[in-house]
Amino acid sequence: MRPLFIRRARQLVTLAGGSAAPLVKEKMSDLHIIENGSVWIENGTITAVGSDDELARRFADRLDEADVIDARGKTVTPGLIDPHTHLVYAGSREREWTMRLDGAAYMEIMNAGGGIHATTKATREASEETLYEESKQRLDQFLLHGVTTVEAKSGYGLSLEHEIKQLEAAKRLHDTHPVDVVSTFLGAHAVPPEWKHDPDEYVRLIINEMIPEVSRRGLAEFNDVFCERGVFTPDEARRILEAGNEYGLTPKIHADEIEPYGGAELAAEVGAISADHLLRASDEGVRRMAERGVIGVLLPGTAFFLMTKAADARRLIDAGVPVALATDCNPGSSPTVSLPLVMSLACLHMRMTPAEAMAAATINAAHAIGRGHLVGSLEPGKKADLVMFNVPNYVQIMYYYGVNHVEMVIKGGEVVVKDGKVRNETKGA
Ligand code: IZC
Ligand code: ZN
Repeated sequence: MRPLFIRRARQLVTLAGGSAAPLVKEKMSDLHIIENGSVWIENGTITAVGSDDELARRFADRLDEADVIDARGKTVTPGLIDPHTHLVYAGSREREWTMRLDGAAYMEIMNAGGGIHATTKATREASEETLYEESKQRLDQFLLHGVTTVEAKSGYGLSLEHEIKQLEAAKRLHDTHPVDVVSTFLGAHAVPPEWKHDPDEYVRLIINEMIPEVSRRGLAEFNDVFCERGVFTPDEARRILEAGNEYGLTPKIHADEIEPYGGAELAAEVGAISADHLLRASDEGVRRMAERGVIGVLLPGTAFFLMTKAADARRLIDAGVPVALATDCNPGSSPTVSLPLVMSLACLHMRMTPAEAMAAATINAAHAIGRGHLVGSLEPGKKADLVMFNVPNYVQIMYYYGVNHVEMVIKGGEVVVKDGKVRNETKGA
């Protein structure tokens, strides 16, 4: 494999210095930008990052060997990382959206058998092949928007058989698609209709059968619970997350989205890697998250799409919680794949600065899925996942909102998006 030399980016946004731990407070604003910056890549790994002069000197006797990409006038960043998605599902729910536009509430629709239950029905009826194909379209779109790693949750199977089918589809996407897919088990997304008469039995099923089997098959790294009034209580969430811990599945939690419910506190208590949503998290919960280093994954696209006020990002950042951003891509509350749009919303609706939003969608997002040492910044030794945006500075990625500025994506040292098209669809080929 020839070395790849990306040269003279107007802004090379490196995010250097956050590999060991996520960035907090004012550190989230220091993007370590190199003007006229270049990157040398060998065998899929970044080997040098610096000014073009510096690297041209250092590799003077090897310039002929390398494939060169001219990044003049462009902004180059680490591949974006989406640490909270419900990528793998079948069907869509635009009818529910129009009901919500007419005034119906998200929870109301779910309690009437729609919402998550509707997608569960469609997902159960779909073959693994159909799930794979439908989700692959979305994964292509993620990549075209600059995302090179996504987390993907199960949670639309809600039985051992169908949860495993969903996780198998995610694994196959990871194995065959340029985007890396990191799996989370979310058996506790909703109580399925067949257990409605005995929700506690469903919790026991998750703990005694699903978690051990998912772990045995190596199909997930994380274990998540939708902890919300009317879904799973904090006590149920604690039991489920502790059970996962025993099987090596790191806890995550959908916390305090619709009501204050003790989710942030629970995240700190069980040592969750992240607590996500946090629109209604208590001050005490936020304080404990900061203390334990629990990452707050914020989802302003969801608040936007549910027409509610977004999370208070400033309160979290000021308290010292490391903040990450995610799309929450799902058919009910956030049917988008555009992490750059979510970054714009983070600025507009949560008063994050563009610098904080950039850190939150790269290095901090990587930490939220246990990948901070591998991706999320441009530093020697890291995987060569990069995006070239057709704008002269990173602020414009968000300022010109709702526009896809991605010109090129490099994944593991290979050009996988060029001229707005996914080029190489087979991993490692
Ligand atoms: O399908 O509605 N919030 N889970 C929790 C979701 C949204 C996904 C959905
Ligand atoms: Zn979610």
